[in-house]
Amino acid sequence: MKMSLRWFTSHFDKVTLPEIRQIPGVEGVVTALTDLPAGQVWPKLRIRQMMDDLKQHGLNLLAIESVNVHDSIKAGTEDRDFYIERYIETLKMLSEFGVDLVCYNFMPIFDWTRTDLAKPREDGSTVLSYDHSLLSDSDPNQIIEEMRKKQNDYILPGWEKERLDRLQQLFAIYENIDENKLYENLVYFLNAVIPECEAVGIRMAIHPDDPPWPVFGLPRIVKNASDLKKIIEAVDSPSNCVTLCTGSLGSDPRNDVPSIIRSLKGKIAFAHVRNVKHVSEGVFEESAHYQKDGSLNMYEIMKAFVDIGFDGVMRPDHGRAIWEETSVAGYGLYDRALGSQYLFGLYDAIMEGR
Ligand code: DNO
Repeated sequence: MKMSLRWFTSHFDKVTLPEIRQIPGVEGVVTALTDLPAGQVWPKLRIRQMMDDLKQHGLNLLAIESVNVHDSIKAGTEDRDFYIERYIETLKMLSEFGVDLVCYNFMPIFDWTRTDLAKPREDGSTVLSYDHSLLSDSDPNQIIEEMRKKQNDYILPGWEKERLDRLQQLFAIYENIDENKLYENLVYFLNAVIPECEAVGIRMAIHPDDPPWPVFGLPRIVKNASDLKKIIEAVDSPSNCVTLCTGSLGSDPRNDVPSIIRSLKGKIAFAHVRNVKHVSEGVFEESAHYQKDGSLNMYEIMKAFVDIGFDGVMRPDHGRAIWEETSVAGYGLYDRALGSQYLFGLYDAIMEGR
Protein backbone atom coordinates (compact mmCIF):
# COMPACT_ATOMS: atom_id res chain seq x y z
CA MET A 1 0.00 0.00 0.00
CA LYS A 2 1.31 3.42 -0.93
CA MET A 3 -0.07 6.38 1.03
CA SER A 4 -0.65 9.60 -0.86
CA LEU A 5 -2.32 12.95 -0.44
CA ARG A 6 -4.45 14.74 -3.00
CA TRP A 7 -2.86 17.98 -4.10
CA PHE A 8 -4.39 20.56 -6.42
CA THR A 9 -1.07 21.94 -7.78
CA SER A 10 0.53 25.19 -6.69
CA HIS A 11 -1.98 27.14 -8.83
CA PHE A 12 -4.92 26.25 -6.60
CA ASP A 13 -3.67 24.68 -3.42
CA LYS A 14 -2.47 26.48 -0.33
CA VAL A 15 -1.07 23.21 0.92
CA THR A 16 2.56 23.03 -0.16
CA LEU A 17 4.70 20.11 -1.24
CA PRO A 18 7.22 20.63 1.61
CA GLU A 19 4.28 20.36 4.04
CA ILE A 20 3.08 17.15 2.44
CA ARG A 21 6.62 15.78 2.53
CA GLN A 22 6.58 16.04 6.34
CA ILE A 23 3.58 13.77 6.86
CA PRO A 24 5.07 10.45 7.97
CA GLY A 25 4.63 7.67 5.42
CA VAL A 26 3.14 9.77 2.64
CA GLU A 27 5.14 8.81 -0.44
CA GLY A 28 3.61 11.05 -3.01
CA VAL A 29 0.60 12.92 -4.28
CA VAL A 30 -2.31 12.37 -6.60
CA THR A 31 -3.10 15.35 -8.71
CA ALA A 32 -4.29 16.68 -12.06
CA LEU A 33 -4.13 19.71 -14.30
CA THR A 34 -7.37 20.89 -12.77
CA ASP A 35 -7.60 24.05 -14.82
CA LEU A 36 -7.94 22.16 -18.10
CA PRO A 37 -11.54 21.56 -19.16
CA ALA A 38 -12.64 18.00 -19.91
CA GLY A 39 -11.92 17.22 -23.54
CA GLN A 40 -8.68 19.13 -23.82
CA VAL A 41 -5.51 17.14 -24.49
CA TRP A 42 -3.04 17.70 -21.65
CA PRO A 43 0.01 19.58 -22.94
CA LYS A 44 3.29 17.75 -22.57
CA LEU A 45 5.02 20.81 -21.16
CA ARG A 46 2.50 21.18 -18.34
CA ILE A 47 2.81 17.51 -17.40
CA ARG A 48 6.59 17.85 -17.38
CA GLN A 49 6.42 20.93 -15.13
CA MET A 50 4.16 19.08 -12.73
CA MET A 51 6.53 16.11 -12.60
CA ASP A 52 9.59 18.33 -12.08
CA ASP A 53 7.87 20.17 -9.27
CA LEU A 54 7.17 16.92 -7.45
CA LYS A 55 10.62 15.49 -8.04
CA GLN A 56 12.26 18.59 -6.62
CA HIS A 57 10.35 18.02 -3.41
CA GLY A 58 11.07 14.30 -3.15
CA LEU A 59 7.49 13.24 -3.85
CA ASN A 60 6.14 10.77 -6.39
CA LEU A 61 3.17 11.17 -8.66
CA LEU A 62 1.18 8.14 -7.56
CA ALA A 63 -1.97 8.69 -9.62
CA ILE A 64 -3.81 11.18 -11.75
CA GLU A 65 -7.06 12.21 -10.14
CA SER A 66 -8.74 12.76 -12.50
CA VAL A 67 -8.75 12.83 -16.26
CA ASN A 68 -12.33 14.02 -16.53
CA VAL A 69 -14.65 12.48 -19.08
CA HIS A 70 -16.37 14.93 -21.43
CA ASP A 71 -20.16 15.07 -21.19
CA SER A 72 -20.45 14.15 -24.89
CA ILE A 73 -18.95 10.77 -24.00
CA LYS A 74 -21.21 10.30 -20.99
CA ALA A 75 -24.33 11.34 -22.86
CA GLY A 76 -23.19 9.48 -26.02
CA THR A 77 -23.70 12.38 -28.41
CA GLU A 78 -22.54 12.28 -32.04
CA ASP A 79 -19.16 13.84 -31.32
CA ARG A 80 -18.20 11.34 -28.62
CA ASP A 81 -15.54 9.56 -30.72
CA PHE A 82 -13.71 12.84 -31.14
CA TYR A 83 -13.54 13.26 -27.37
CA ILE A 84 -12.60 9.63 -26.80
CA GLU A 85 -9.65 10.09 -29.19
CA ARG A 86 -8.54 13.10 -27.17
CA TYR A 87 -8.92 11.19 -23.95
CA ILE A 88 -6.69 8.43 -25.30
CA GLU A 89 -4.13 10.98 -26.44
CA THR A 90 -3.94 12.36 -22.92
CA LEU A 91 -3.55 8.87 -21.46
CA LYS A 92 -0.72 8.09 -23.86
CA MET A 93 0.99 11.34 -23.00
CA LEU A 94 0.70 10.61 -19.27
CA SER A 95 2.08 7.12 -19.74
CA GLU A 96 5.20 8.63 -21.32
CA PHE A 97 5.84 10.20 -17.93
CA GLY A 98 5.39 6.92 -16.09
CA VAL A 99 1.79 7.44 -14.96
CA ASP A 100 0.15 4.05 -14.43
CA LEU A 101 -3.03 4.91 -12.52
CA VAL A 102 -5.83 7.22 -13.63
CA CYS A 103 -8.99 7.96 -11.67
CA TYR A 104 -12.17 9.11 -13.40
CA ASN A 105 -15.89 9.22 -12.78
CA PHE A 106 -18.99 8.87 -14.91
CA MET A 107 -21.36 11.26 -13.12
CA PRO A 108 -23.38 13.39 -15.55
CA ILE A 109 -22.60 17.13 -15.46
CA PHE A 110 -21.66 17.43 -11.78
CA ASP A 111 -18.96 15.67 -9.86
CA TRP A 112 -19.52 15.20 -6.13
CA THR A 113 -22.32 17.19 -4.53
CA ARG A 114 -22.83 18.62 -1.07
CA THR A 115 -25.44 21.06 0.17
CA ASP A 116 -23.25 22.69 2.80
CA LEU A 117 -19.52 23.08 2.54
CA ALA A 118 -18.96 24.46 6.02
CA LYS A 119 -21.40 23.01 8.50
CA PRO A 120 -20.35 23.98 12.03
CA ARG A 121 -19.83 21.16 14.51
CA GLU A 122 -19.88 21.35 18.28
CA ASP A 123 -16.10 21.33 18.54
CA GLY A 124 -15.78 24.45 16.38
CA SER A 125 -14.67 22.64 13.24
CA THR A 126 -16.74 22.67 10.06
CA VAL A 127 -17.54 19.81 7.72
CA LEU A 128 -19.09 19.12 4.34
CA SER A 129 -22.65 17.88 4.58
CA TYR A 130 -25.56 16.84 2.42
CA ASP A 131 -29.32 17.01 2.78
CA HIS A 132 -31.17 15.56 -0.18
CA SER A 133 -34.41 17.36 0.64
CA LEU A 134 -32.73 20.66 -0.22
CA LEU A 135 -32.15 19.50 -3.80
CA SER A 136 -35.38 17.83 -4.75
CA ASP A 137 -37.73 19.34 -7.34
CA SER A 138 -35.63 22.41 -7.76
CA ASP A 139 -33.86 24.23 -10.50
CA PRO A 140 -30.17 23.37 -10.07
CA ASN A 141 -29.07 26.79 -11.30
CA GLN A 142 -30.98 28.54 -8.59
CA ILE A 143 -29.90 26.15 -5.87
CA ILE A 144 -26.26 26.35 -6.81
CA GLU A 145 -26.42 30.13 -7.00
CA GLU A 146 -27.88 30.24 -3.51
CA MET A 147 -25.25 27.92 -2.15
CA ARG A 148 -22.49 29.89 -3.71
CA LYS A 149 -23.83 33.12 -2.28
CA LYS A 150 -24.02 31.60 1.17
CA GLN A 151 -20.65 29.96 0.95
CA ASN A 152 -18.56 32.65 -0.65
CA ASP A 153 -16.30 31.46 -3.38
CA TYR A 154 -16.33 27.82 -2.54
CA ILE A 155 -16.91 25.64 -5.55
CA LEU A 156 -17.03 21.95 -6.16
CA PRO A 157 -16.00 20.25 -9.40
CA GLY A 158 -18.87 20.65 -11.82
CA TRP A 159 -19.89 23.94 -10.23
CA GLU A 160 -17.37 26.00 -12.20
CA LYS A 161 -18.73 29.18 -13.73
CA GLU A 162 -18.18 28.04 -17.33
CA ARG A 163 -20.23 24.96 -16.68
CA LEU A 164 -22.99 26.68 -14.75
CA ASP A 165 -23.36 29.13 -17.60
CA ARG A 166 -24.34 26.34 -19.96
CA LEU A 167 -26.22 24.18 -17.53
CA GLN A 168 -29.41 24.24 -19.55
CA GLN A 169 -27.59 23.03 -22.63
CA LEU A 170 -25.92 20.29 -20.59
CA PHE A 171 -29.18 19.11 -19.07
CA ALA A 172 -30.65 18.99 -22.58
CA ILE A 173 -28.14 16.40 -23.80
CA TYR A 174 -29.10 14.10 -20.94
CA GLU A 175 -32.81 14.42 -21.61
CA ASN A 176 -33.21 10.87 -22.92
CA ILE A 177 -30.43 9.29 -20.94
CA ASP A 178 -31.56 6.86 -18.30
CA GLU A 179 -29.39 4.51 -16.23
CA ASN A 180 -29.28 1.85 -18.96
CA LYS A 181 -28.23 4.30 -21.63
CA LEU A 182 -25.60 5.87 -19.38
CA TYR A 183 -24.22 2.41 -18.61
CA GLU A 184 -24.08 1.57 -22.35
CA ASN A 185 -22.16 4.79 -22.90
CA LEU A 186 -19.71 3.86 -20.18
CA VAL A 187 -19.14 0.44 -21.75
CA TYR A 188 -18.65 2.08 -25.17
CA PHE A 189 -16.02 4.37 -23.61
CA LEU A 190 -14.29 1.49 -21.81
CA ASN A 191 -14.21 -0.66 -24.95
CA ALA A 192 -12.35 2.12 -26.71
CA VAL A 193 -10.04 3.18 -23.91
CA ILE A 194 -9.12 0.00 -22.02
CA PRO A 195 -7.17 -1.72 -24.85
CA GLU A 196 -5.09 1.44 -25.19
CA CYS A 197 -4.50 1.43 -21.43
CA GLU A 198 -3.39 -2.18 -21.55
CA ALA A 199 -0.88 -1.28 -24.24
CA VAL A 200 0.70 1.48 -22.16
CA GLY A 201 0.28 -0.07 -18.71
CA ILE A 202 -2.34 2.26 -17.23
CA ARG A 203 -5.03 1.16 -14.82
CA MET A 204 -8.25 3.12 -15.09
CA ALA A 205 -10.05 3.37 -11.75
CA ILE A 206 -13.68 4.46 -11.81
CA HIS A 207 -14.81 6.53 -8.83
CA PRO A 208 -18.22 5.80 -7.30
CA ASP A 209 -20.98 8.37 -7.56
CA ASP A 210 -21.08 10.78 -4.68
CA PRO A 211 -23.65 10.67 -3.22
CA PRO A 212 -24.54 7.22 -4.58
CA TRP A 213 -28.06 8.09 -5.74
CA PRO A 214 -29.55 10.33 -8.45
CA VAL A 215 -29.07 14.06 -7.93
CA PHE A 216 -31.01 16.75 -9.86
CA GLY A 217 -32.83 13.92 -11.65
CA LEU A 218 -29.64 12.80 -13.42
CA PRO A 219 -28.96 9.06 -13.60
CA ARG A 220 -26.25 7.41 -11.48
CA ILE A 221 -24.68 4.05 -12.29
CA VAL A 222 -21.80 3.57 -9.81
CA LYS A 223 -23.72 3.34 -6.55
CA ASN A 224 -23.16 -0.04 -4.99
CA ALA A 225 -21.57 -3.52 -5.15
CA SER A 226 -23.64 -4.76 -8.06
CA ASP A 227 -23.02 -1.64 -10.17
CA LEU A 228 -19.29 -1.99 -9.61
CA LYS A 229 -19.35 -5.70 -10.43
CA LYS A 230 -21.26 -5.04 -13.65
CA ILE A 231 -18.72 -2.43 -14.74
CA ILE A 232 -15.74 -4.65 -13.96
CA GLU A 233 -17.28 -7.58 -15.79
CA ALA A 234 -18.28 -5.52 -18.84
CA VAL A 235 -14.68 -5.23 -19.99
CA ASP A 236 -12.51 -7.97 -18.59
CA SER A 237 -9.06 -6.47 -18.31
CA PRO A 238 -6.40 -5.75 -15.67
CA SER A 239 -6.71 -2.12 -16.76
CA ASN A 240 -10.40 -1.91 -15.86
CA CYS A 241 -10.33 -1.15 -12.14
CA VAL A 242 -12.08 0.67 -9.34
CA THR A 243 -11.40 3.57 -6.98
CA LEU A 244 -12.86 2.33 -3.75
CA CYS A 245 -14.15 5.45 -2.04
CA THR A 246 -15.42 4.48 1.41
CA GLY A 247 -17.10 7.82 2.02
CA SER A 248 -19.03 7.93 -1.26
CA LEU A 249 -20.28 4.35 -1.06
CA GLY A 250 -20.63 4.62 2.70
CA SER A 251 -23.01 7.56 2.61
CA ASP A 252 -25.70 5.05 1.71
CA PRO A 253 -26.14 2.96 4.89
CA ARG A 254 -27.28 0.02 2.73
CA ASN A 255 -23.77 -0.28 1.34
CA ASP A 256 -21.68 -2.64 3.46
CA VAL A 257 -18.28 -1.12 2.65
CA PRO A 258 -15.97 -3.86 4.04
CA SER A 259 -17.90 -6.49 2.11
CA ILE A 260 -17.76 -4.41 -1.10
CA ILE A 261 -13.98 -4.19 -0.65
CA ARG A 262 -13.75 -7.96 -0.26
CA SER A 263 -15.91 -8.55 -3.32
CA LEU A 264 -13.52 -6.49 -5.46
CA LYS A 265 -10.32 -8.35 -4.64
CA GLY A 266 -7.70 -7.67 -7.33
CA LYS A 267 -9.77 -4.89 -8.91
CA ILE A 268 -9.19 -2.00 -6.50
CA ALA A 269 -6.35 0.13 -7.78
CA PHE A 270 -6.98 3.23 -5.71
CA ALA A 271 -8.53 3.74 -2.28
CA HIS A 272 -10.08 6.90 -0.84
CA VAL A 273 -10.60 6.29 2.84
CA ARG A 274 -12.71 8.40 5.17
CA ASN A 275 -15.57 8.19 7.60
CA VAL A 276 -19.08 9.63 7.26
CA LYS A 277 -21.85 10.18 9.76
CA HIS A 278 -25.35 9.09 8.78
CA VAL A 279 -27.90 11.54 10.12
CA SER A 280 -31.15 10.31 8.55
CA GLU A 281 -32.39 9.07 5.16
CA GLY A 282 -30.59 11.15 2.49
CA VAL A 283 -28.81 13.23 5.10
CA PHE A 284 -25.18 12.83 6.10
CA GLU A 285 -22.22 14.81 7.23
CA GLU A 286 -18.56 14.08 6.83
CA SER A 287 -16.65 13.38 10.02
CA ALA A 288 -13.09 12.90 11.16
CA HIS A 289 -11.46 9.66 10.02
CA TYR A 290 -11.54 8.40 13.62
CA GLN A 291 -14.00 5.53 13.87
CA LYS A 292 -16.12 6.83 16.74
CA ASP A 293 -16.62 10.17 15.04
CA GLY A 294 -18.72 8.69 12.22
CA SER A 295 -20.86 5.72 11.23
CA LEU A 296 -18.39 3.54 9.32
CA ASN A 297 -16.35 0.74 10.82
CA MET A 298 -12.89 2.00 9.90
CA TYR A 299 -11.16 -0.98 11.47
CA GLU A 300 -13.17 -3.45 9.37
CA ILE A 301 -12.54 -1.33 6.30
CA MET A 302 -8.77 -1.36 6.78
CA LYS A 303 -8.87 -5.05 7.66
CA ALA A 304 -10.72 -5.79 4.43
CA PHE A 305 -8.02 -3.96 2.46
CA VAL A 306 -5.32 -5.98 4.23
CA ASP A 307 -7.21 -9.25 3.75
CA ILE A 308 -7.52 -8.81 -0.01
CA GLY A 309 -3.83 -7.95 -0.25
CA PHE A 310 -4.50 -4.41 -1.46
CA ASP A 311 -1.21 -3.02 -2.76
CA GLY A 312 -2.44 0.04 -4.63
CA VAL A 313 -2.47 3.73 -3.81
CA MET A 314 -4.46 4.95 -0.82
CA ARG A 315 -5.27 8.43 0.32
CA PRO A 316 -7.01 9.86 3.35
CA ASP A 317 -10.10 11.54 2.00
CA HIS A 318 -11.86 14.79 2.89
CA GLY A 319 -11.08 16.27 6.24
CA ARG A 320 -12.85 18.72 8.49
CA ALA A 321 -11.76 22.35 8.42
CA ILE A 322 -9.88 22.71 11.71
CA TRP A 323 -7.44 25.08 13.41
CA GLU A 324 -8.65 28.05 11.32
CA GLU A 325 -7.36 26.53 8.10
CA THR A 326 -8.96 27.60 4.83
CA SER A 327 -8.55 25.35 1.84
CA VAL A 328 -10.11 23.76 -1.20
CA ALA A 329 -13.37 22.41 0.29
CA GLY A 330 -12.60 19.19 2.16
CA TYR A 331 -8.93 19.25 1.28
CA GLY A 332 -7.11 21.06 4.07
CA LEU A 333 -3.76 19.81 5.26
CA TYR A 334 -4.40 19.36 8.97
CA ASP A 335 -7.30 16.98 9.20
CA ARG A 336 -6.14 14.88 6.26
CA ALA A 337 -2.70 14.58 7.85
CA LEU A 338 -4.38 13.40 11.06
CA GLY A 339 -6.48 11.02 8.99
CA SER A 340 -3.48 9.50 7.26
CA GLN A 341 -1.86 8.73 10.60
CA TYR A 342 -5.05 7.13 11.90
CA LEU A 343 -5.19 4.90 8.82
CA PHE A 344 -1.54 3.97 9.28
CA GLY A 345 -2.26 3.18 12.93
CA LEU A 346 -5.04 0.78 12.01
CA TYR A 347 -3.03 -0.72 9.15
CA ASP A 348 0.12 -1.30 11.21
CA ALA A 349 -1.81 -2.83 14.09
CA ILE A 350 -3.62 -5.21 11.71
CA MET A 351 -0.36 -6.18 10.00
CA GLU A 352 1.43 -6.63 13.31
CA GLY A 353 -1.23 -9.09 14.42
CA ARG A 354 -0.66 -11.36 11.39
C1 DNO B 1 -14.14 14.20 -4.18
C2 DNO B 1 -13.42 13.34 -5.09
C3 DNO B 1 -14.02 13.32 -6.46
C4 DNO B 1 -13.17 12.47 -7.37
C5 DNO B 1 -13.73 12.37 -8.74
C6 DNO B 1 -12.99 11.32 -9.51
O1 DNO B 1 -13.60 14.57 -3.23
O2 DNO B 1 -13.25 12.09 -4.57
O3 DNO B 1 -14.06 14.62 -6.94
O4 DNO B 1 -11.91 13.04 -7.48
O5 DNO B 1 -15.05 12.06 -8.71
O6 DNO B 1 -13.13 11.57 -10.86
